[in-house]
Amino acid sequence: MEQPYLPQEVEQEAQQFWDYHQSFTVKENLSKEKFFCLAMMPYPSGQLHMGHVRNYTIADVIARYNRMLGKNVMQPMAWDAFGLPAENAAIKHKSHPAAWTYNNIKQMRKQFQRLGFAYDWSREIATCKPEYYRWEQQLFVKLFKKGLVYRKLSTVNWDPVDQTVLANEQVVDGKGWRSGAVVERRDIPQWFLKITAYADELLDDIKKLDHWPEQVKTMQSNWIGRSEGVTLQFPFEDSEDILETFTTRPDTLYGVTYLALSAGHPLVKAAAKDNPDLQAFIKECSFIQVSEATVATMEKKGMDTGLRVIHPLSKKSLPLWVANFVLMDYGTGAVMSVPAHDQRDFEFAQKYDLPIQPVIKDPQHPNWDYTESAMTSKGTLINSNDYEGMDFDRAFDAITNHLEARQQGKREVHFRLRDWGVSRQRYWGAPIPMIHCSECGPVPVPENQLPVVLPEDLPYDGANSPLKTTPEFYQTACPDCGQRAERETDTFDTFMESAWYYTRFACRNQTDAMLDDRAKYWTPVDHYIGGVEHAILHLLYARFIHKVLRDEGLLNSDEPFLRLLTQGMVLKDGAKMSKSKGNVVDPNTLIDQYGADTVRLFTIFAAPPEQSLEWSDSGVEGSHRFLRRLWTCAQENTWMKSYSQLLKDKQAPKIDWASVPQEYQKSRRELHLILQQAHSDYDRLQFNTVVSGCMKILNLTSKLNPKDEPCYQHLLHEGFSILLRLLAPIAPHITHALWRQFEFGEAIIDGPWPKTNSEAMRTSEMELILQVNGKLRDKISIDADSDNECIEKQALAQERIQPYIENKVIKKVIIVPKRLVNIVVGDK
Ligand code: ANZ
Ligand code: ZN
Repeated sequence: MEQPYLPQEVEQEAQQFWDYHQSFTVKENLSKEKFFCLAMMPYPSGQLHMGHVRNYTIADVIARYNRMLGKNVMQPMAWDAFGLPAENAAIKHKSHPAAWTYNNIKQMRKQFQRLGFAYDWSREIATCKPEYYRWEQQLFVKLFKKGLVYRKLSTVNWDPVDQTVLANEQVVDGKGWRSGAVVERRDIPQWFLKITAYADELLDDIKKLDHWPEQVKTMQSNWIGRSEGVTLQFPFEDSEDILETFTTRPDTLYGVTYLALSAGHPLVKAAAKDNPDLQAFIKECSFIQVSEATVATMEKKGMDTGLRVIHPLSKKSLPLWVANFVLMDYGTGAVMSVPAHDQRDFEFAQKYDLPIQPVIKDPQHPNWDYTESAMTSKGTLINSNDYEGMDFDRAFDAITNHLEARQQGKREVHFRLRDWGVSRQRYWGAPIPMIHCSECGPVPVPENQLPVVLPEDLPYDGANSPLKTTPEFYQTACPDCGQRAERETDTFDTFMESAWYYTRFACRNQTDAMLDDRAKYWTPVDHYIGGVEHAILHLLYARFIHKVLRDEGLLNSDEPFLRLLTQGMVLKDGAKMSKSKGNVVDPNTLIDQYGADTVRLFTIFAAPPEQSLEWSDSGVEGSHRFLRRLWTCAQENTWMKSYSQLLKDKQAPKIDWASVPQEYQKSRRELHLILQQAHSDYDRLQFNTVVSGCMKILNLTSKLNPKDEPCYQHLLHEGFSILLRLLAPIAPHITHALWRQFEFGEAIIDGPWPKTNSEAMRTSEMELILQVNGKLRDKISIDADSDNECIEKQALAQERIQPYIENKVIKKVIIVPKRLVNIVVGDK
């Protein structure tokens, strides 16, 4: 009797099996190679979308595959549970961030379980729990004591109506999202982590990341932005003061036609004292949030300060401007402008009619017209006095040495990377464990008083953080002098939680310390999977904290993630699936309709992991049909179960493969070639072609003919046992069920991974002698089944006979079957 394919039953049964056997609960095991597989933890928004399904399926395939290879695989799950969306949702649904978050976690956990992900749930982490963030607080205190934490004024978005700080996302067109009031900028004291102390190492170690996408490495190194340059001094014309500028192009010094200051530069503030126009301009600049990306494209604006400085070499007098494209917190906040060779300087000079002086010649750009555009490439110096004719390197050294000798210049390395501001003026986050005492200043909360627990039940209306208005929270005593003091009411940036969570999985149940030796066993993460939107900050912060934890003696590696996979997007009709576009496909409905295996199979089959996946309803149908065919084909061959028994008892008939009909030899060869290919596809992360391989095997086995040969059973059985294992990481439930039903072995999750049989793969090749006009010139090896046309083609293509047939007419080709090929040529 045939059993129909009922995915819901099959999947529930498999999940119960794993659950009952605690299949994915792992321990340290020194006899096996460990493999830590992790997908970036999700934000518990409550709603699983196809992007999640894809991301976590890819990770699960990697985890399950490595387990079948015999490794000790840990794959855990965590929830990035703090953050702004919970606050917003709480207001919207008139609930509480904590209630909303915990409820969402419950929902999403259920959905993940339905998808059959091989997680060790005993290690589950929710970052909003004090048992988790207490260690983060402890680390912060340690770093404070080490001098890696400091406090400084920093600008925030201030809503003057709600009297609250806004996150960048809460500023819409320069206005507060709730009040609609024009947002002001305010400087308030905030906590910083000294990531810049690790800038060099963070940059150097990118070299070690052999298995990261090049693109991500480039983004990391641009973000760190190491620049070797020179700080040069320009004396003021009318005073003893000196203006310092940072440049990476001292070779262009003779091309400087003006200098430009940031609006925030102290000299500008001074110059604006009796200059209302300048004051207005400064104000205008301070409202623009200048990110570096916008600097390149925004309209260049500026004003002449009226001050003048002296060129250090030519001694010419140069004007000093204020310009909106000069950043205050890079270099010295001042630039020497070379409009001929820098695009920003060029646009500015054009706009304000400042002179342009070319000083570099580049043979690559012979027709360059300096009144049209800047030529930014390096070249040979012109119009540069003593330095005429030098190339970049020589000019760099000569000019810099000259000025250094006169103490007008200094070689310096600057980083674009800024220290990490971790203070957020929000409620739903981990409290920063500091106490402000009017006598002693900021004092860390003593370690034995940690954690500083976030009260989860404070009334919350979406405006100010209730921590700031709840005396029970903020009133405390100074740990140093015992006087009344106030707790810090800011909370951590949620990137703090995600910067170290992967380490905590190793010892999730450790209550006495952040980490223990198990962290050294499990870290680094062997394969990390996530969205490219985290390619900069999250990964950089995690790399930083990893090095910090290593320096604390808690970890013994330099980098957190050995291998990184950034999965592509899920698109529908060419656009990103998103709620706002209304093109969302709900995974739950799909699982109800087709089962988890179909959903998993479709997301894997539709595209290689790193490329975007175009949604297709017919693709889902197709995946489902394949699974049904697999199931049916298996049920039509229930004898496979007794054949498994025969094999186990070594009672199966011995087969002499060399003497079975060609058809069988060919099929078996193909089977093993597919297996070999699938193995390499798994290693190359081309899972979609593994699925094609599985489909080929199914076609192959169902076409086997004739069915009365003794090797038929063997081959079909072998084909199934390979197919099921290749497919198991992708569609784990159906393969689990069939594997057990036909008693191929114990649980399929433990493999073993099938091995290719080299004998089966051997081709029946024949060797042919290759002659030209009857003389032996070469030998060729060729598939025994080849026809004459094919033999002739290959013979003529042999490299070693080319000299004999070039410029000749081929009169005929004689083929003596299984022996030789004779090419008869004559002169043209
Ligand atoms: C003269 C010059 C000539 C420059 C030239 C470039 C090309 P990187 O390489 O990214 O470090 N710069 C310096 N401080 C700045 C600031 N606070 N805001 C905006 N721009 C600033 O960039 C270094 C270059 O950026 C410096 O070299 C300076 O312009 C500019 F043909 O000096 B350069
Ligand atoms: Zn005190």
